[in-house]
Amino acid sequence: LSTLLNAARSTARGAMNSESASTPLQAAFEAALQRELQQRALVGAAPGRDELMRAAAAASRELLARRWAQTQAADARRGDDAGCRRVHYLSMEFLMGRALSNALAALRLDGVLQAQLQAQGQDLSGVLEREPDAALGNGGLGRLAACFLDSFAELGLPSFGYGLRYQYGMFAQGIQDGRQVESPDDWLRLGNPWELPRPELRYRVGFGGRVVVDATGSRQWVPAEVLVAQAYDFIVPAHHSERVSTLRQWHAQAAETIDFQAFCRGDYSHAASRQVAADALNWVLYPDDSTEAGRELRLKQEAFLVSASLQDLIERHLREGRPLQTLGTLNAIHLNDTHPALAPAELMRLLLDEHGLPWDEAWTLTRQAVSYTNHTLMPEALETWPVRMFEALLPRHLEIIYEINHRFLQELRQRFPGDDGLTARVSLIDEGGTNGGNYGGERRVRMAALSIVASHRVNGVAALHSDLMVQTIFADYARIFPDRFHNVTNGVTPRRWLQQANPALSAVIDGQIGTAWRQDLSQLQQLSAHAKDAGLIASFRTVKRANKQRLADRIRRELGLTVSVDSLFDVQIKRIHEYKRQLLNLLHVIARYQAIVANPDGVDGRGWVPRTVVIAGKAASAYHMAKLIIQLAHDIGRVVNSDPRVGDRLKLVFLPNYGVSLAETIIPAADLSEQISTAGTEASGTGNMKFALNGALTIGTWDGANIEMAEHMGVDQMFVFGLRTEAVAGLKSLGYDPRLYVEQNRQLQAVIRAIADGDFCGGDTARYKPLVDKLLGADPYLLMADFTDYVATQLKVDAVYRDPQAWGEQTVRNVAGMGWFSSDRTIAEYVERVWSPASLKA
Ligand code: T68
Repeated sequence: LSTLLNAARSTARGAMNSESASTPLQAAFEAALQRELQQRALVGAAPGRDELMRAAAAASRELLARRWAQTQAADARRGDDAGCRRVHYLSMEFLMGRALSNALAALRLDGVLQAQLQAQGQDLSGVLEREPDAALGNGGLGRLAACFLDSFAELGLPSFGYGLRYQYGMFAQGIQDGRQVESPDDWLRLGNPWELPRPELRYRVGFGGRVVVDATGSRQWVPAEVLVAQAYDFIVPAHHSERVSTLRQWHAQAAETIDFQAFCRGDYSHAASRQVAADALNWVLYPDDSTEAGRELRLKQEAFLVSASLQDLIERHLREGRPLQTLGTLNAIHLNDTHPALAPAELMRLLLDEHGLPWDEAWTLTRQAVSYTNHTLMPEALETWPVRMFEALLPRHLEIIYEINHRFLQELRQRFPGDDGLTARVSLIDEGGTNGGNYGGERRVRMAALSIVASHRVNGVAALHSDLMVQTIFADYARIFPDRFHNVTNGVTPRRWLQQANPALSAVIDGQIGTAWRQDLSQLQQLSAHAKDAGLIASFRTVKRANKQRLADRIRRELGLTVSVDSLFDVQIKRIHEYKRQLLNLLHVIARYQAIVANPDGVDGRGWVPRTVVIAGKAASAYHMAKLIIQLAHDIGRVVNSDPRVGDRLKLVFLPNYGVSLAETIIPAADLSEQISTAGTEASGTGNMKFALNGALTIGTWDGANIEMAEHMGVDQMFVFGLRTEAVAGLKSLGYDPRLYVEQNRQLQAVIRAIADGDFCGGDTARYKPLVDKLLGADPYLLMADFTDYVATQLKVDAVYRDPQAWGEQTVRNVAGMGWFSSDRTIAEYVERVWSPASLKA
C-alpha cells in the first residue's frame, strides 16, 4: 500500500515542474474566447461571465486532452506484469459537481486565469460560479465515484470510469409554501464545454427479440431493437502529475434514426419512434436513492451502460495486442453497487456468443475481472427485477443467469446436502417473490446474488457495515464464500474537499506543516502536536468565522434571513431519509425552542449558546415521509425565526437545492456536523469526513465511518450518543415500544404534542398526523429511544463551545485525525485487496 502511494508521489514530484509556462493557457483561452463569442454572434461585445467560463473550460480541456493522449499511450505500452490491472469502474452515478476550478488547480493555472480575467474586468470566483453542476448522481454513492476518479488520476492508476450521459441530472429542488417542488435539471442547455465526443467509439446494444440456435447448437441472440452507444469523454486530471483518468459516458442513438419507409408514407410519428426510444434512455437520472423504481427504462439504462462499457473494454484489450485469455488478469471490472450487476452476464454473453469461448473459460475470466461494492444494508434497497422483464428485454442474459444459477446451486447441493432452505435463500432467482412482500409472488432476479456469485471480491464501505453485511443480508453467501468478503472504508478527495473548498484553512495548514498533505493526507497528523497552540487555534477561528460570514451572506441573499456568525453553526446536509433522522434534529430544535421560551436566560442562568441550525437535502419525489420532514422544517423555521422571544438564540434554516457546489460552501462554515443515523443503518457516510476535515466537530451515533473517525481522532474528540447496533437489535427483538420512552420524558411529550397540535402550522392537526403516528406507533429508526441522550449531548456541545480554547483544540485534533480518510488511501486499498493480480490467487 505505502509503496503504491509513494511511487505515485515520486513520479508526481518529477512531473509537476514542467507546467510552469503560462502561455499555453493564455493562447488557448484567447482562441476559445473568440470562438465562443463568434458562435454566439457576440463578436466585438464584451464577453460576459458565461462566455468567459466556457472559454476557460474549453481552453483547460484542450490542455488536458494532451495529458489524456500521453496517459493512454503510456497505459497501452505498459507490460503485462505491471502488477496492477486497468480498472473499469462501472457506475450509474458520477456526482462530479463543477470542474473548472479543479482543472485550473490541477494545471496550476488559476493565477494565470485570474490575471487574464482581471484584464476583462471580471473576477475568477464570479466566473467559476457560472458553471452548472454536473449532478449525475443522487448522493453519497455518486459522489464517492467522483472522488475515486480524482484518486485514480492522482495515483496514476490505469483506469476508466464508465457512466451514462444523462440529459437531465438530479432534479432541481424548489420550495413552495414550505414544500419541495421538483423541476428538471437541464444542465446541458448550453452544451457542455468539457466533454469530448468520440465519434469513432460506437457500439451496438440490443434489446428484446429472441435467442436462436444454429445447426452447431450455438446460441445467438437476435434483438428486436438495436441502439448505438456513442462515447463522450470527460477528463479528470491528477494534481501532482500529468496523469489523467477518464470518465466515459454513453449516449444512446438509434441504429437507424429514421424509418424511411414510414417517413415516405407520411407516418412521421412511426418514422421517429426509434430515435424517441433512444432519447428516452438518455433522458433522466433516476432520482431515487432508497428503493428501486422498478421501471423498465431503468433496467434498459443499466443494460446499456454495461454492454457499451464491456464492448469498449474488450476492444481496447484486443487492440493493444493482448490475447483474450489475459482479459481477466489484466482488467478489473468493478460494480458500484448492483446497478451495473448485469456486467457478468453480459461479459459471459460476449465471450461465449461473440468470441466463441467455452463456458468454463469464459466463467474464469469473468470471475477474475469482476468485483462488487455494496452500499446499503436496507433490504428494501436491494435491487431485484422481474424475470418477466428479463424475458422481454434481455432473453439471452436470462439464459446465462439461469445457467450460472444452475451450476452454483448444483455445487451447493454437493457441499451442503439436504439444505434446501439454503439453496432457496441464495438462489439468483427469488422464486416466491417474497422480497419485501409486495411483489405479488412474481419471480425475480436478485442482482446482489448475481454480483456476489460472479465476483472474486465483495466489499462494504466501512468496518461496521462490512461486518454487518456478512452477519445479516449476506450471511449465507459469507458461509459459502468465506474469503470473498472484505472491507474498504470510504474516503474523500482532499483536493476538492479541503484545498478547493477551503483555501483559507488550507493556507493555515500549509503554514503549520507544509503543503504535502494534498498528496499525503496522513501528514495532517502533525497538527496534533500543535493542538494547544493558541496562535493556531486563533487562525482556525479566524478562517471559520470568515467562512461562516460567507454562508450567512448567502442565507441572507437567498432566504432573506439574517443569522449571526457568533452563533454555533449546526449543520445536517444529506439526502432526506428517515434513517438519517433529520426528524430527530428537528425534535431537538423544537425542544430547544420551548426551553428558550420558558427560560430566556438559560436553564442555569448563564444564557444560551446561540445556534443556527442549517439543514439541506433532497427527498426522492415519491418519498412522502421525507417530503413531510422538509415541510416540517419549514414550518418550524417560520415560527422560530420570527419569534421575538428567541432572537439570535436559535435559527432554523433550510437551504434549498442541495448539491456538490452548495456543500462546498456550507461545509467549511460548519461548527457542528450532524451524523445521527440509527446505529447500523448508514453504511459509511462521507459527509462526516468532509466536515471533520474542515474543522467541524461531530455529534454522531456509533454508526458507519463515524466509528473509525472516532478511533482515529480519539473518541473523546467526538460527541457520541445513542444506542449502539447490538442495543438497537436487542431492543427490536424484545418488541420496541416508543410510547414507553415518551411517557418517561416530559420534554419529549411537549415536543410531540406541539407537532401533533399543529403549533407550527396554524393548528392544522392533520398535516403531521402520519409522522406523529409513525413515531408513536412503530418508530422503526428509534428516534424516541435516542432522543434523551441526543438532547443531553447537545448540551455538552454547548458547554465546550462556551470555552473557545477547548473548542479550538478539539477542532485542530479533528482535522489532525482525518489523515486516513483520503480517497487516495481508499483506492490504494482497493488496488491491494480487490484489484491486484494477487487478490486472484487468494
Ligand atoms: C450511500 N448510498 C450510503 N445510494 O448511504 C452511504 N441507492 O452511507 C455511503 O457513504 C455512500 O453510499 C458511499 O458508499 C447511496 O448514496 C444511492 O445513492 C442509491 C442510488 C440509487 C439506488 C440506490
